Formats: sequence, C-alpha cells, structure tokens
Amino acid sequence: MFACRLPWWRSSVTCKSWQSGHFVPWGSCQMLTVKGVNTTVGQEQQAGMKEKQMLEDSEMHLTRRDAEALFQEQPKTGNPYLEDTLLQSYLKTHLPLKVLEEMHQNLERFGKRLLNEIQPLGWECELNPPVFRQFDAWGRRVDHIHTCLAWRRMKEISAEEGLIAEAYERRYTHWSRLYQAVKLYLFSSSSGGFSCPLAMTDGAAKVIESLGIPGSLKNAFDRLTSRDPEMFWTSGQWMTERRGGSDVANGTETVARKQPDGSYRLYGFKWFTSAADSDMALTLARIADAEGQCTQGSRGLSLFFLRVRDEQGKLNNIQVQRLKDKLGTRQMATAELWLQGARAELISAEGRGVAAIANMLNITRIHNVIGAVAAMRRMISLSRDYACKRVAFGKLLKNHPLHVQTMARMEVQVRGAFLLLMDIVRLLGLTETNLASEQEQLLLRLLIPVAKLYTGKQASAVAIEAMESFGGQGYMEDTGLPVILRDALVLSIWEGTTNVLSLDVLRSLAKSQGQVMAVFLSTVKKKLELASGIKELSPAAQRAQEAIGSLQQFMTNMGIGRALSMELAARDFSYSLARIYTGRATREPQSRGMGWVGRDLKAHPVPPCHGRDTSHCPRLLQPQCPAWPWALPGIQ
Ligand code: MFK
Repeated sequence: MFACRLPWWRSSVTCKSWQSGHFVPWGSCQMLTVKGVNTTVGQEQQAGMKEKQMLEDSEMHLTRRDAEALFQEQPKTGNPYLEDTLLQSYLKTHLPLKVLEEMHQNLERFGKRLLNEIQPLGWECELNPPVFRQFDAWGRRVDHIHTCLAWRRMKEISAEEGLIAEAYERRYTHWSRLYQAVKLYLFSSSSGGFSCPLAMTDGAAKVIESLGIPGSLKNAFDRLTSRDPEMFWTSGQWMTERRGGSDVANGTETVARKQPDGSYRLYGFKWFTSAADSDMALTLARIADAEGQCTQGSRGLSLFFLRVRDEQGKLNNIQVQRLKDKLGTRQMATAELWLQGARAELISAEGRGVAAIANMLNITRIHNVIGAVAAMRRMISLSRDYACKRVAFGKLLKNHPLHVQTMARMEVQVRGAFLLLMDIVRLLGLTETNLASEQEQLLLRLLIPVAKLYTGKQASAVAIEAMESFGGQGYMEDTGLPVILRDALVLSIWEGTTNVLSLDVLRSLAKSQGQVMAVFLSTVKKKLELASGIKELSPAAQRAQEAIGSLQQFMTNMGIGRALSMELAARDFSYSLARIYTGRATREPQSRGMGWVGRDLKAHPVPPCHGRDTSHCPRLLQPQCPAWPWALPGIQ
C-alpha cells in the first residue's frame, strides 16, 4: 500500500534512465536514451541512436566529473546534549548542584547513545513504516500490524532510559518532570516517531495516577512506568471518531454496554488511533442504559481503559479497518479501528469522561511542545553546521550577514519556545509534588494550551525556514530534512488545533473567573521588573511592558464576558500571551549570554535589532510592540 507513496530512493522500481544519470520523463522513455531497452523503431534508426548514445556516454563522463566537484559536505551534529548550550545553561542556572551533577553525567551518556545508536534506528523507522496485513496466507483474518525491528527496539530503549518512569519515580523530587522532559526533548527528533506513543503512555500514566492508582489499574500503571523492556507497555488515546476529532462531545458515537461482571463492552468506530500497536488504550464512550439509550453531549461521555490484545496477542474484539495514509509521522501506525464488543473497564465517574481525559490531553500537549522545540532545534543545528561548511558567492554561509540574520531569527524562536517549555515542566513538577501554589497551578493550566498552539505553529515556520537555508538540498528526501518538516506539520493539528486550543485558553480564563489572567500578568511583570534594572535589558523590558499595557487595555475594552468578541480574538489573544511570556523568559537575566550561536558562529553575534518587522505580530499588539523581534512568516 505504500509503494505509490515512496520517493524514488525508497522504491525498488527505479527508472533506468534515472540510474544512468539521465533523467528522462516517463512519457519520453521510448526515445531510446536508455540503454538496453527494446523498441519498435527500425534498424536504421537504431544505428543512429547507438551513435547518439556513444556521444552521450562520452559527455556523461564529463558530466560525472563535474557532478563530483559539486558535492556538498553533509551537515552533521554531535552529541545533542553537549552541543545544546542553552539547555546546559538552563540546567546550570536552575538545578541544585547535586542534582545537576547526576543529570549532567546521565545526559552526556544519553547524548552519546542518541548519536551512535538511536539516530540510526530512527532513520530505519522512517525507511520501514508499519505494514498492515488483514489476512494470512490461508484466508484467516489476522489484522496484523507489522512494525520494524528498529521501532520495537525504540520501545525497549524507552524503558531502559526511563523516559516515562523518570517522571513517576520522582527521585529528583519536583525536578524529575523537568529531567524527563529534557530527555524526551533530546530523544524526540531521533526517535523515529516513537515520541508519539510515549506521549500517550505518559498521559495514560498521569490519568491513572490522578485516579489514585486503583487496584484494577495497578498492573497497567506499573507497566507504563516500568524500566524493564519486558514489562513496559505503551498506551493509545482513542478520542477521534468519524464525525470529527475536535468536537469530542458531539462526535463520539461509541457505546458502552455493561456486563454482568461489572465490566463493559465497547461498540463503535475509532477513526484515528495513533500508535495502534500499543498495548492498551484510554478511550471515551457513552454508557447505554437498560433501554439502550445514551446521554448525548459531553455529559454522556465516560472514560474507559482497555487492553488492545490478550496475552496470546489476539485482538480484544477489535478489527483494524486500515492504516492511515498520512503526510508525515509515517513511522507510526495510525489506524481505523472497529470496536466490536471490546472488553473495557470504566475508570471515570459516569459522564465525567472529558474532564478525566483532560489530564491525558494536558500531558500529550506538553509532549507536543517538546516535539516542536526538538524539531526546531534539530533543523537549526543542522543548518548551523551547514553554514560553516557551505561556500556560496566566495565565502562560507556563516560569513554572509543576511544568512546569519535569518538563522538568528530562527534561533530566537527556538530559544523562547525552549524556555517556555522549561517553565511549564518546572510548574508541572511542582504541581505533582504538591509544592505548587494555587497561582502556579493556574498559570500551568493557562500555559499548556498557549504553548501548544504557539510552538506548533513555530515549528512548521522554523522547519520551512531552516529547510530553505540548505537551498535545493533541503528539499531532497534523502537528506532527511523533509521528514522533519513533514513530522512538524502535524504539531499544530493533533492534540487540539490552534483554534480549539485558543478556545481552551478562554475556557481556562472563564473557569477561573479571570484569576488566571491576574496570575499571568503579575508573574510577567515581576520578571520584567528584574530585567528593567539591567541596563542591557531595559529597552526590551520596556517594550514588553508596553505590550502588556495594550493587552490589559484590550481586556478592559472587551470584557471577558463578551463571548463572541472574545472568541474572535482568541487566536490573536493567545499568541500575544505566548509572545509576552516567552519575551519575559528570554529577557530574564539568567538567559543572557547562553551562547545561542554556538561554537562556530560565535564571531557573528545577532545584529542588535534583528528585524523590526511588525507585520506578523498579532493585530492586537501590532502598534504597541514595534520591536517584537521573533515574528516569523507563517505565524499569524
Ligand atoms: C510529539 C507529540 C505526540 C503527541 C501524540 C498524540 C497522538 C494522538 C493523536 C490524537 O489523539 S489527536 C486527538 C486529540 N483530541 C483533542 O485534543 C481534542 C480536541 N478538543 C478539545 O480539546 C475540546 O476542547 C474538548 C474535547 C475538551 C471539548 O470538550 P467539551 O466536553 O465540549 O468541553 P467542556 O464541556 O468545556 O469541558 C468538559 C470538562 O472538561 C470541564 O470540566 P468541568 O465539567 O469540571 O467544568 C472542563 O473544564 C474540562 N476540560 C476541558 N479541557 C480541559 C479541561 N480541564 C483541564 N484541561 C483542559 N485542557
């Protein structure tokens, strides 16, 4: 089923004309520029053709020589932890020394493993996407999703490295969550898509933990958080049905029928189930009453746990209809599933399914942010290395100020996003260890959708910009760069689209009756006051203050209660929150001098006013933030 989607270098059927170095459009293969192809043309013509071929062959010799001289040096990156100066500076600035020492050692080791073992496996996952086999040779329905060896190895490595376990063992108390996020961030762009099942696995563990780990779910929790590859389970999150994935309350048709033993059987069609090879899943369904009737809307939804297969590997009354043919994340099996009486356990209060699964959503949304920051970092690292090798117009790219300025703009994007991510996982860690104040919990609730929606857009824009920095090479499949772009494009779609998350920002405002906004503003202002006292940062802090002023003005004029106007402004409003918050983070005194340009480009600092172009600021802030520097095309 994948054959028609494969790029030429992955296809076993290659046009010989292409192999010979002479590309011939399919329609003109009859013209006999290809050796050894029988044709219907006459002998005379054939002789002429032979002569022509010889001429072409001699020309080809020269062409080949020329082509060899045109080769570019491949961009390479080293240990991703050691090369990430911003990450290292952040850890140094924020972590207690003892914790830092332990983490540093482990991250250095992990970085080496990523480079030598995990990156090649990730590429193998890309080259060997899952294959679905519905029937065996004897006509028996098997619905087997075959995943490659490298994919299965990723699962083992995830357990060995404690990529989920780390967050739940809490050996570094509230820093454990941050540590886990750092490992996932380093892992993400080498993981061959395995970060997706890990996101849902983490989300499922979080839901079970938040339910107090009931006895019936203890085994599942232990497995989701295990470091033993033999024990480790991954989880799916089946929310999307054929009527849509955003409006879950109205789109969910799956029905749950209670069994005499207290368990349930689920009947329905799940239209987009990521990582369908997972061991278990959390899913929503409507419980049918004695008459078979269900409550519609959000209040009719309950949350269920189910095993996908039994111990013998037999599907739990589930049929796989087909695998999805996606633009990206092709390494991962996303399937359409029929639930035909799948045995499941009710794990939320009846009718509280959405609220219960929100715990999972908030975790997977954080993973989405991790994926976005990681994709940007990877593209920029490669681009940076290339700029130190590629000569154009008589000098290295790194010596062209315009090129450096373009890279600087991307770097500012990823820096802001990284610091936002770190703040979120720091707050999550505090919340999970009961150390967070009420204000910090509110701030976390607001920042998750803000960060998810904003970094999702940033990742696509930065990936496209970085791809361009390689010229035509960036567009070539076998450089691996298009894979990163394709995989980044989904980040603003799944786990809630930009608009759905903008509305979630409003939901958090409404639910806290505006309290969350007060916390946001006071947090940002406090940090900016610190920056104002530092000469070098004070002009930027001043501009951020002005942006906050205009945001407050907007809210006063609007009034949170005016639902329609607020809905129309939701996206711009959320972008403004993201920009103000990341602006605050990048202007913290600790964030200065974190060596963003890296080893080879240090000689080329960012021009002081890199880009005063305001045309991409959200309308709300445009006139008031003339120096908002990190607006990229595509983020509007
Ligand atoms: C690299 C990363 C990899 C990630 C891989 C993941 C792959 C998986 C692919 C997928 O599964 S994609 C599908 C993901 N689906 C979504 O993200 C759903 C998008 N839609 C929404 O988020 C809607 O806003 C939502 C379904 C939540 C709307 O549902 P409702 O029922 O209309 O919402 P309602 O009635 O406002 O809220 C119900 C309850 O949930 C309320 O609680 P209360 O009843 O106590 O007041 C809300 O406060 C609560 N709630 C909703 N969203 C919440 C939340 N609570 C906390 N946080 C939230 N985000």
